[in-house]
Amino acid sequence: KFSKLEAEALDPIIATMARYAADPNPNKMDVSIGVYKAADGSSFMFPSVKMAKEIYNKVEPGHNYTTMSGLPEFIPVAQQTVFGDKIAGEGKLATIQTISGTGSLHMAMLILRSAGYTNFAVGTPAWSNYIPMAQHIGCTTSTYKYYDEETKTIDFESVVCAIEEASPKTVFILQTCCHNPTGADLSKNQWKTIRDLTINKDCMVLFDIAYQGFASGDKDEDAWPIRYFYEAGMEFVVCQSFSKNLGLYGERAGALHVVVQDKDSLPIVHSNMVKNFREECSFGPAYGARIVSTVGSTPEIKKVWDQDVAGVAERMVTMRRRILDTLTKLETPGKWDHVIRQTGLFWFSGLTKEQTERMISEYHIYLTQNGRVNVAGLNDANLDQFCKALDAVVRS
Ligand code: PLP
Ligand code: TYF
Repeated sequence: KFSKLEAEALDPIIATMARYAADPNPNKMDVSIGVYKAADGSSFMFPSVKMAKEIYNKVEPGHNYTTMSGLPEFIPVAQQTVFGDKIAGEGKLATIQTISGTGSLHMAMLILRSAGYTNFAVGTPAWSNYIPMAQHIGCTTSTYKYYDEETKTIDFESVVCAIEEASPKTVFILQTCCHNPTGADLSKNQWKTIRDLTINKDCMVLFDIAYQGFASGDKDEDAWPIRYFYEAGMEFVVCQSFSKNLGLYGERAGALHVVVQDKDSLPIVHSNMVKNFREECSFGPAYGARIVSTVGSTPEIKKVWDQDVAGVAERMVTMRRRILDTLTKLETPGKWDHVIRQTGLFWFSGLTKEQTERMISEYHIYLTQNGRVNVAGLNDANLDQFCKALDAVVRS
């Protein structure tokens, strides 16, 4: 009965990780999947999360169901994190808890499809799951060039052209900060242009915010584009993840926010979001949401979280600077300053597919197939090894 099914390929990033796991070389290095690692290479528990867990362990919360829009005390914390206290208090946000950022994207696509928005425009290169996820629910997709390999910057002309020429009811999936995989973020002026172009157009903006705080070190600053669109009285959606900025990868804590300007419509939109979640997941999961809500609603822990995130951003800036300094010292052929121009965890190195394959097979350094390097995987102990390998593959 099941023998008609055909095998499906692994996600390319997961395939790279599997190769890494199978490599017996003791000096192998993982700079593939987007997970933050501490300066000593160990996996990192945010001090704020540790504090929240201590509270959690003292106050027995029980194991009852939450609600179908999630853990009630999680919702305002999720809203305040993205929108700030003022906007969160204005009553224009329909929010549900979701199965992290991916679950949020899925719920966003469902509610947008219900509202008639069935084409998803994705700038390339992009996070590998957007297109399959939209197609999975029967929506169409279109692509446009986001990043220019030559200049190693955003091809903003192409972004503008895609918006101007978009068919009605197109959804633009835009990453708010720390673009995955390119590390190239839109400037404030570019966001202004995008707002001007979309404000009176029959299209929709979906903000994907999976790394809030990792670009500037300040969560409020990184959420600026979202608040800026809100100020113009626009309706749009935000997909929020706490996987990265609280290090809660496995807990699957996230939220979907829909900005609804008409107060009468808001409960209707919310009821649709809850229905969608109910039919697929029923009740929201409790554990990660409890940690998030404890961090966000306990002032002294919230301050620690601010410092945690600032520390991550600072370490990424330092490592990027050191990569550039080391390559400069090695006189590695080519221009490498994009490493310090890009933000967040990812450096889109520009190594070709063949060079990337050599990094893996000859030097046991596992970057993703598109040449993306997780900067957080580099540290004092392996930075030189990484740069020397890169230098060698570029030279020959
Ligand atoms: N969006 C982007 C740009 C990502 O890089 C990721 C993955 O890390 C996600 C969304 C989804 O993340 P998660 O489902 O782990 O919260
Ligand atoms: O791009 C990354 O590394 C993260 C984690 O199918 C990830 O976004 C990787 C692959 C995938 C889902 C998430």
